[in-house]
Amino acid sequence: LIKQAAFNSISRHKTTVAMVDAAKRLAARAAVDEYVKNGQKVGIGSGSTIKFAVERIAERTKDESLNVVCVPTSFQARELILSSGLVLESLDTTPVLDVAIDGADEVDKDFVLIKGGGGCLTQEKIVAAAAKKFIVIADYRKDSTLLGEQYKKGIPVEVIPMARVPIKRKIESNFGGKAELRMAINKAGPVVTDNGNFILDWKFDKVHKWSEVHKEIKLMPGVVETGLFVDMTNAVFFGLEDGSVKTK
Ligand code: ABF
Repeated sequence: LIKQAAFNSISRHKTTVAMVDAAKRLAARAAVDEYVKNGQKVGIGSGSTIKFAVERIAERTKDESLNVVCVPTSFQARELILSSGLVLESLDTTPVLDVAIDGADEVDKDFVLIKGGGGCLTQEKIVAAAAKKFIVIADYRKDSTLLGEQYKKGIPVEVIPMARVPIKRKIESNFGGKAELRMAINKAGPVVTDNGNFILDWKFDKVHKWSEVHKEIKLMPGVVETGLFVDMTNAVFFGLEDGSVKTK
């Protein structure tokens, strides 16, 4: 009986992972097909959903001779671009992008995003800001009315390592909640970003005016960037459980 229960739970888990992956793939492919055009300069986000977008860009490069150059938002994105045989550029050579595509941890009804669950928020925001259009791709679990409904790990804030304690204290005393230093999975030390910084995950305890909160946190000395993306997004593609795609 115990073995059967364990088997059932593993197979339920596998089904969920497969469904979520299918939803990510749907959203990614729909976004690439609508927004990526020949000759464009394209920002490539980080995370697991973007893999499917890069897969589709690579497929179209082969099948339709699509010709684009890609600018990454992280080491992971850089490796993905290279391993998919796409052309890698940087903001040094390509400072204006036609479109940037990226995942998100949560999207609220006003298109405010939480990003940075994967730790790449700063480069993601730089690339998104360099793009004429910023398109988000996500599975159905990321769609929410108010931030915090779906994503429980808080808002990531990238900080200069020596400033982490004062910033933690200021965030907690100004806005409430808890700002926790993100630790590596083995707990041996803090997560270090691609930029050599630390991340505080701010678990807020109420809904705020996100644009104001973002500005205030950003002004704290030592804050590099917040994972709040406000007024940056042009469209969001959600892959749904029923195999359709919802756009916001
Ligand atoms: C990045 O990937 C992040 O900003 C966000 O944390 C994450 C989304 O992850 P996934 O695509 O794996 O769900 O874009």
